Amino acid sequence: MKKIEVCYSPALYPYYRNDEAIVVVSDILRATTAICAAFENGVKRIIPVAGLEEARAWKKKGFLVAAERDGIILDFADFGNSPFNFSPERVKGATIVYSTTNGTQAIEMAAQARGVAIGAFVNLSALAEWLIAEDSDVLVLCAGWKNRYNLEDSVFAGALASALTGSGHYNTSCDSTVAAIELWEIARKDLLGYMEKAAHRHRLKKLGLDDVMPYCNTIDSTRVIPLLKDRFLVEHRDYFSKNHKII
Ligand code: 3SL
Repeated sequence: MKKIEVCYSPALYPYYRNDEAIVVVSDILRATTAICAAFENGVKRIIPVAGLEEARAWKKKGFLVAAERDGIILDFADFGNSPFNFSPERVKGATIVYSTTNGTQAIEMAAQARGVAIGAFVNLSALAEWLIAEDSDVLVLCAGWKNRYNLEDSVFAGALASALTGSGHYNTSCDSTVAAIELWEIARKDLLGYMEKAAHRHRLKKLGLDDVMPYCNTIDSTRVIPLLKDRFLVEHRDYFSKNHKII
């Protein structure tokens, strides 16, 4: 039996850190959903960077850069953080440097773990099945908002924890995981409607960037599982799942 835990904020990460676990980083609005969209649309690899100076330096070297702070695209970047920015025409076969307000900081923070996977509602089942097959402890790291708790990442953590504990291969003695599962049980009845309560949903609305809400709250639109290998995010795609047969 493996264990699953949920860390609700990067600020709490030192208290949950378990380098033997696979860390699933979640930033539903919008970074981890956008990363899944990029791989679904054929990106070759993504270089996540926490700092803007580093992102600028990659840009000077000629790389394609996606970067935002507080939702707003930075002046030196080629595009921002909407999953719709990562269209096949733009990303197919490309290497993209990526820096976001919270998501890429969380990825960098987890880099010493045994494995780092990118989680979102869009790849929920594929990710859960892959984790079960990996037979490893799991720590869900919610990117949150500037170290504060957020609803959308916590609901996702509950959905993943529910899938893993429901499989019979995982258990938990972690109160934050129990709370996340209970939150998921409330939210799952109308996920998109529930997300009206999320503060970041309203930040995005003020900026006119909330067209992503249905996309980010769609479950299982892709089988891609982005994984951190050395310093690159690359794609693992579960072609052979019982739920997704390739004929
Ligand atoms: O926090 C992040 O990393 C971003 O996803 C925030 S935003 O959706 O681009 O505002």
